[in-house]
Amino acid sequence: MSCIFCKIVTREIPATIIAEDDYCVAFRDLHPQAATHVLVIPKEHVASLNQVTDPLLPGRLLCFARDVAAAEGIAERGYRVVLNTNADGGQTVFHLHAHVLGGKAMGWPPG
Ligand code: DGP
Repeated sequence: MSCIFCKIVTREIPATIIAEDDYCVAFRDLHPQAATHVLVIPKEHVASLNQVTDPLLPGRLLCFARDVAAAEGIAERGYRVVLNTNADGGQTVFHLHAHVLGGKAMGWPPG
């Protein structure tokens, strides 16, 4: 498997992992776009939201992202959870991941 995020799950490549449970792993983004920028991924390889078949999976991912935001101390002020999907969505790594962004006020709409 050549997927870099799968290799982070198996510790074949290093990452700053901050949380893990039976289904998800959370680690700091290599190129942070905010004071807090964490990626939350399922351990199981799923290329994007378009390939999800088990509706429990995005629920677990989202709740894990919420718990990460709380642990990072950004839940009260607010944060953003983003799932970039395919080319127009800006997805560059094809292993489903939720960006958890916080620590600054963000604009809307996104670029
Ligand atoms: P996206 O554009 O939504 O596919 O976001 C992919 C993110 O993954 C991007 O913000 C940079 C991050 N990233 C890519 N490769 C690595 C890596 O090897 N380690 C870590 N920690 N983050 C990575």
